[in-house]
Amino acid sequence: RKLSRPSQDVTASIPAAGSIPSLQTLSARRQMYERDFPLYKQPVEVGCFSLDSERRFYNDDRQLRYYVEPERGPNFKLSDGYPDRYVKRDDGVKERLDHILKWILANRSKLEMSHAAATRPSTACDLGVDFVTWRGHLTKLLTTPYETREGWMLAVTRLGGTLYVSEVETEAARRDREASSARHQEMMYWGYKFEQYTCAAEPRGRPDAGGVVNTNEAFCTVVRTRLAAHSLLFSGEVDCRDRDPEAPLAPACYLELKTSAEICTPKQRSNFHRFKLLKWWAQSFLPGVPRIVAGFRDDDGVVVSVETFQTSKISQLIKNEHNCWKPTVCMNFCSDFLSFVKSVVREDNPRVVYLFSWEPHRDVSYSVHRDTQYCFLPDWYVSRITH
Ligand code: 0WD
Ligand code: CA
Repeated sequence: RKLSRPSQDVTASIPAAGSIPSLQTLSARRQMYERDFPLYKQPVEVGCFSLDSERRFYNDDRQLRYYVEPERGPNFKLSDGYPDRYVKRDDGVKERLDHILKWILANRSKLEMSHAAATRPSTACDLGVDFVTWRGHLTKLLTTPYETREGWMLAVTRLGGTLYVSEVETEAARRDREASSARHQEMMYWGYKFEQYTCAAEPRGRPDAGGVVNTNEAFCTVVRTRLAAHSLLFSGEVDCRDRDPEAPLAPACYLELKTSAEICTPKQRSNFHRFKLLKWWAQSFLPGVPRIVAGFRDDDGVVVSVETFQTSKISQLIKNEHNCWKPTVCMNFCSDFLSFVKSVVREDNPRVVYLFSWEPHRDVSYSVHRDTQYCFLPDWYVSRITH
């Protein structure tokens, strides 16, 4: 059924050097995944880290910000400060899983302890998780059955029994990024400016709309959870938390901030439900972030309204849309993809990468690469984790 021989053109499109043709593929057709919702355990925060204005790693929450609810009829001009008060992260620098790996090394004893008690005796580099990845990579998997425009490539390496999953930028994505228009660049800034208007550095502080927007800065949560047969450890960037010290424990106190074009027509509303809410839901559902605050803006980047969405209510909200997305399809596809990865990635070797590729209207396929540019586990990690 789901596992089938690959079609010829998919296999042929994979880079040749040192690769072995794939033997199996996985379907991404939605109809295959319409079954009961799989087990998805409540995500538990096991730690966090911060990246400063120069992208330096800290094993703490120094970059965590606090949400300040906008006043009625806020006056947010999202283009303010562009481009003079903007420091943009260099997205040509590929960081792969490096920050997560630094976090793992710094918190290894804590991690090993948390699972050792409950499971089989552990060996030296046994983290007690099946998968390590970024939340953003899992979001892409969740939305795959509904994606019609952008494909993806995920590199997977097995080390000490754990499968590390790191995205590889596709040629199309690189072209889009490098050809990104001035208008698009400015619109990307709008999202970060909205964060600046709504977040304070201290629980009782005020937002500083006059400051510099620096996208090197980040606060990331690290969560542990389980999807069906797969234990997961992943990290995701979190915009801010509830400023009330009595708010529930992380991740329940976290908020995701978004900007989106204001909705003026039924067609725009339908598109918002069908496409944007799918991405928003998938991204926040994964780490258990319960609320999404959306700033709706006009074409000039002026915020016209602010609305809060409960992540758990989004799937209800969209049920009236014809042919709409279903959370169960997203989660079942992700679960089956992870099973597929487990069955394919057998060799435990940091120098071997299994590259999984998907393009819209195709099946997922893979190729194997030994000692190539796809290798992504750095020596500083491999040597410390295996000793
Ligand atoms: O190298 C890569 N392929 C990626 C690196 C892809 C995605 C993210 N990243 C980096 C980010 O810079 C950040 O440090 O990983 C960390 C975040 O990972 P994530 O939470 O797993 O990523 P995702 O859920 O896709 O994005 C969360 C937020 C975004 O919020 P919005 O509201 O736009 O979804 O991380 C930020 C952004 O604020 N973000 C980025 N910031 C700078 N450069 C980028 C990027 N390329 N991608 C996402
Ligand atoms: Ca955001």
